[in-house]
Amino acid sequence: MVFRFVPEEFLRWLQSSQRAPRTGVQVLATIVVIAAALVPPTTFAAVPQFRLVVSDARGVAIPDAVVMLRVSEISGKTTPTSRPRLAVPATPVVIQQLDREFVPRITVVPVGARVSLPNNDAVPHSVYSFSPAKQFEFDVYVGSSPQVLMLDKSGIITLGCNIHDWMVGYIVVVDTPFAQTSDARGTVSFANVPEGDYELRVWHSQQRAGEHVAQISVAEAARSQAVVIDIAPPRARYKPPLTLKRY
Ligand SMILES: [Cu+2]
Repeated sequence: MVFRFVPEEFLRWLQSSQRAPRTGVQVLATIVVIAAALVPPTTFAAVPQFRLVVSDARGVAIPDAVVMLRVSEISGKTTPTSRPRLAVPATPVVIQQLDREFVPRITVVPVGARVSLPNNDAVPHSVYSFSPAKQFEFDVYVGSSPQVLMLDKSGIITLGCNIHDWMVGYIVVVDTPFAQTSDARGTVSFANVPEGDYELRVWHSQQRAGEHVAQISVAEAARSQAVVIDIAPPRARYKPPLTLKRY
């Protein structure tokens, strides 16, 4: 029902001689109820496009960084009260073992997502994770995915293969809908972010000192902000050619 307040009608209704006489308390209660209905609910304006650009201290753009905006519990300042819903994919998210690599190398999924790990190579793999967010170890034969993993805890899951040392992949399990991987220009862009304070987390596989955590204020007046993180150069890795033994 849409409530429309017409003062003249309200006064006429209050004064109506056809109604049973009302007590002062009843009239006051009616006025309080109507006044409450007239106060707009507290809403947070949303920033249509909120952009963050990740770089190192020299200003070099950093791609493949996972940027997360989480509702802040720490700040005393205005914070969006209604957490936006996480959209959990209806079907398992696929991370292939292909050309003796995890493809994609970095996968961002919400808490509650399921992940399958099909082996699309002609050689077997044996995948594992020792990460607290999800631990497992199983052999994956050609063309199959023996398990579908349910990811019920946020955090970083590092994937490895017991057979191929160089294989490494990451699943970033997030508890916020505002999570994205930075593009070649180090940029992420979130749509419709309610204004307020957030916890900003930035994870990169080559970070020297773990996840970058900071407080950040999202506002229309500051809809593009820079984030500086510290990463080490990529480690050299040896991937031997596929041998006749099909290793
Ligand atoms: Cu392997």
